[in-house]
Amino acid sequence: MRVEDLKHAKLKKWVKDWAKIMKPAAVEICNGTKREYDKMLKILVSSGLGIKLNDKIRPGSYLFRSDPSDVARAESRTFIASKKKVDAGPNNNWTDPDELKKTMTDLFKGCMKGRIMYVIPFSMGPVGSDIAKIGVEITDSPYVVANMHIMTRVGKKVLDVLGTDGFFVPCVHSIAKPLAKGESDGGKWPCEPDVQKKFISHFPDTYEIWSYGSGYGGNALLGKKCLALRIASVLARDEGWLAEHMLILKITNPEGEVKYFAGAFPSACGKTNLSMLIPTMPGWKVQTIGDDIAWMKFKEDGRLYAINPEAGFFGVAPGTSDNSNFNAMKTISHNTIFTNCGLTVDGDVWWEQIGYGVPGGEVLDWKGQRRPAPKTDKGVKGEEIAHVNARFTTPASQCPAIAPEWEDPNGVPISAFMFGGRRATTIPLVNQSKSWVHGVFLGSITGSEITAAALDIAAGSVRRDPFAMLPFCGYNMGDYFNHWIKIGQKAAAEGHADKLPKIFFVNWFRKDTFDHFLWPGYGENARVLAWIFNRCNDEENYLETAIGNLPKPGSIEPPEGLNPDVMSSLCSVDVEGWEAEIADIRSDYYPQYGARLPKVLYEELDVIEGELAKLHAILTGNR
Ligand code: OXD
Ligand code: MN
Repeated sequence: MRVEDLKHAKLKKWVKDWAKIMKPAAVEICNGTKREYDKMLKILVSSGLGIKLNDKIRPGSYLFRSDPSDVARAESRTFIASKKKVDAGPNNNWTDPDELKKTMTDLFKGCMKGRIMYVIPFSMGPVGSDIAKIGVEITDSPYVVANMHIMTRVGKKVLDVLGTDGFFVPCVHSIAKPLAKGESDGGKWPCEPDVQKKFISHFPDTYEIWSYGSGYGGNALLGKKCLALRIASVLARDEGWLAEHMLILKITNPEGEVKYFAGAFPSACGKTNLSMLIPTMPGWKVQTIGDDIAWMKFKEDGRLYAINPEAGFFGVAPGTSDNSNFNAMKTISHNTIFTNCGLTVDGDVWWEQIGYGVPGGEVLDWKGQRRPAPKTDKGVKGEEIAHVNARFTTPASQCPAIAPEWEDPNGVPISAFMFGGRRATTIPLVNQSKSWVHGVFLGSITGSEITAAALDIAAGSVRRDPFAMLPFCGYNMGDYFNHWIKIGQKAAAEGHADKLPKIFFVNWFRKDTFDHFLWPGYGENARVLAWIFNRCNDEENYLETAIGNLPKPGSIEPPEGLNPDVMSSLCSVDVEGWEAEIADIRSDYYPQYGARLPKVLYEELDVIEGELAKLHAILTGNR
């Protein structure tokens, strides 16, 4: 399809205007076909960027190695350029939108010389769903086109839904590496290697995305974090829905009853694993709707319906094994794009904690350097063979655990929200909020503890990642909390408060004083999911405490070998821990949001503090 054939006048003008600025050798409108996908990979292999893996071991799969400057989301170069600084909030890098557009327009001038400009019409969510949104990305990277094919729905059907005047989010992307006549990439990942010259910019007032200089992941696949979270969170605020960094899972109990849960966990807490979990308890079943993002709208029955806006998984490879995530391993056994993994002599990929050592005598690491083949999958910190953020891009439809309704345009009704982080102390295995506002409070205090070894911060201090949205909320986090509060108020005003999802806080990561995990995690987490499931059916399986509703003794059957004392300490109130938690929230955490922090959250803090003081007095006999 040619630009001239585009029926949407605004889209046609937008493409032409950018082509004038970027000066590509040609413009191609993507049609989303398998033929187009194969063509992109052919281009990438012939320019030396992609390596075809051994078809006998991993059919239809490829490995890419990115530039060492371009291996992860560039948070310090990610901007929320709202008109007013206060609207971006302390959670974002703000810069003036007019100035930013001027700077970037200068950078974009001639940036696609010698390359093809691909125009990718894509739908986030099943095409035509009333919860889905359309984006159009222009890019000079065939790697981006191929990845977008997997991660979103691309092509003519999207243009059909867009019609002549439909709404789309314009997404501008360039890797910033024009080619001179006769020049080719010659196997070198093209990007702007100076991190300070990369820009991942969002204009929330006009719902636009401009990205320059990076070809990797969330910086370049603009449907994912940029559109489906940062811009979508702003659209959700403006239109009264929810765009969240949440997995969506389907759970079926032994009686065949089905419920759907959505869960927000900071990066590196095992979200993909949880969404594909294989329960250890007989009769229970977990299936996947999504592993990273949920878009949710209230429907006429008063319930909140969720879709997974993505069509694939962009997962972290290291740590993925048959043990940690059997279903993911099956999903990526074919038709998968790998980036920054090791390459074995057999022509397969390898990474740390894959479950086995490297076959053969040597291996190429993620930089393409020859290394002795490790006999085990343990790995050495700082000398990894796969980059710690090495990724797979794989179609969700290949996942053996995918639920048949994962593409239902109506979405699935959510019964429970789960929040959680890596907390070695204080936070119980599972805790149900006593009210919607209390649930918003729990979401707001989500975070993970930082070890002194990881960062130059005192061990045990908590890096808050509210709702796991800190890097992904496109506006002031105080206003975002308020949006959540308002969602609850609106449901109550419409007489649907009882239909709101129930809210839970879970923690798989408690440790003993020897730094050992107390809870086995993985498939055993289904025991907690089962407790939540029963709570959603109003089973009397809880005790009301100062911090929320905790499991009644005996209501979660402990995993084999778990000491009953450990189980009860995982499910009880650590009064002193919580007193320290409350003090931290009150003095160090909440004040950064100033007047934008909803007052009801401070009131929630007062109530919990009062309850804890009573408990403290009882425990110390000092009434
Ligand atoms: C992701 C992340 O890549 O949350 O999904 O960092
Ligand atoms: Mn994520």
